[in-house]
Amino acid sequence: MEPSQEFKIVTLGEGRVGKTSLTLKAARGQFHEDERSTVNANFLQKDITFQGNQIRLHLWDTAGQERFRALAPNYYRGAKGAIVVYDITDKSSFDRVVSWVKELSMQADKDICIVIAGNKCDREKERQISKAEAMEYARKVGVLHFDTSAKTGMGVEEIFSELGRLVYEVQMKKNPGTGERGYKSRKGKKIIIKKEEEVQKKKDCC
Ligand SMILES: Nc1nc2c(ncn2[C@@H]2O[C@H](COP(=O)(O)OP(=O)(O)OP(=O)(O)O)[C@@H](O)[C@H]2O)c(=O)[nH]1
Ligand SMILES: [Mg+2]
Repeated sequence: MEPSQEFKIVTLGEGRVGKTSLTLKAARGQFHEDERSTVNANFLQKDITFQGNQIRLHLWDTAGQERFRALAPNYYRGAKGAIVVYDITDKSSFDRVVSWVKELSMQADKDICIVIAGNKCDREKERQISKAEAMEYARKVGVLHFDTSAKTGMGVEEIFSELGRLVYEVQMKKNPGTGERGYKSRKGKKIIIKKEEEVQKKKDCC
């Protein structure tokens, strides 16, 4: 079935927290113990169904390493959803979530939906951020928080489906019956994707 809506989603977070692993698990059902650090960004797609509508998520998985930090706005610009990821076994990665949420609130599209993933929940014994602290923060900033494990798959379908649903509802309220600006149905042009590919080409070649 052809998707009726397509939305740009971005993953953000410190290096090694599991952004690529989560998107890979969601899009292809794969997990690699030896996943390499992302360079610039990866692009994957995931389809979800909500209320009988086929929704295609265009997943831009950004690089968390500091040297790629300046590229992030190229990827969150135009995004309708963001998954901000931290590693529950690494306190500093949670501090980074706070700064990403702040940056997105100020710089990203006003109607962006943000969710937080506390990843690597299969390593519960090494947890450094209490669940209560993470949930309290998420409640305070008004976003949803999910416990995930890209390794076991725990919470992975849930976080992508829930984000897709949120984005769909926000966009349908904004543009009833049309789909959001820039990401039209498959019959229309994928304007934003084209721009992103150009941006990436530029980055790769210079
Ligand atoms: N145990 C466990 N390991 C994970 C999980 N998610 C990712 N990993 C491992 O953590 C390491 C980093 O994962 P990545 O997915 O590459 O992390 P990333 O956030 O994309 O990292 P950058 O691309 O550098 O920003 C890899 O060795 C993964 O196998 C998880 O849920 N549980
Ligand atoms: Mg990565």
